[in-house]
Amino acid sequence: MSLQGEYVPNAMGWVRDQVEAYERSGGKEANTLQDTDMPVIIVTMVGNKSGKVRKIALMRVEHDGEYALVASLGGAPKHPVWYYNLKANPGDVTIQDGAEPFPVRVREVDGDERAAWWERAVAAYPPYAEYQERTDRTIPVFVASRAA
Ligand code: F42
Repeated sequence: MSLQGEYVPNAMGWVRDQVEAYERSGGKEANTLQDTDMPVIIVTMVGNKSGKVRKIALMRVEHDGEYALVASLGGAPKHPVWYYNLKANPGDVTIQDGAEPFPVRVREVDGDERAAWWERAVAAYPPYAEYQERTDRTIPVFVASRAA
């Protein structure tokens, strides 16, 4: 399953390369964060301004078939712009975690639900805790559930 529309590669070359190597290999290559054994997923979405198809890599945080999508951007002061794509088009998203992408619906979580997912995220990728220390913004967490 893939989203229709013109794909515009990510402005960050290393992300574009990871996305394309992951997809080309059906998830057999480029499936961990560079120089680590920590798994990543590929998230495809629709640009909230351009309507174009955008793709990013994120750390894999999975629990009972759902995924957390953590808008950390290394603890930068501002959200990554993909945050606004997911807010605008929560139903136009696919996740690839292995050979084939599948449709998901995403929702931003808060309160206890966010706390539970944040714990899972930090367990999967400990640097998330440092990133939150680095910034006053509360790092947004989306939960992606498989769409019907
Ligand atoms: N980023 C994270 O935030 N969290 C992670 O866990 C994470 C893990 C990760 C693992 C591997 C890897 O290779 C990268 C990883 N990244 C992670 C980086 C992630 O893949 C993104 O590159 C990063 O979060 C930055 O995302 P971004 O959407 O801010 O990218 C910018 C640089 C970008 O692509 N800008 C485009 C541009 O042309 O400048 C525009 C992209 C876009 O979506 N435009 C929208 C549109 O309508 O088309 C408009 C957006 C708007 O509202 O302005």
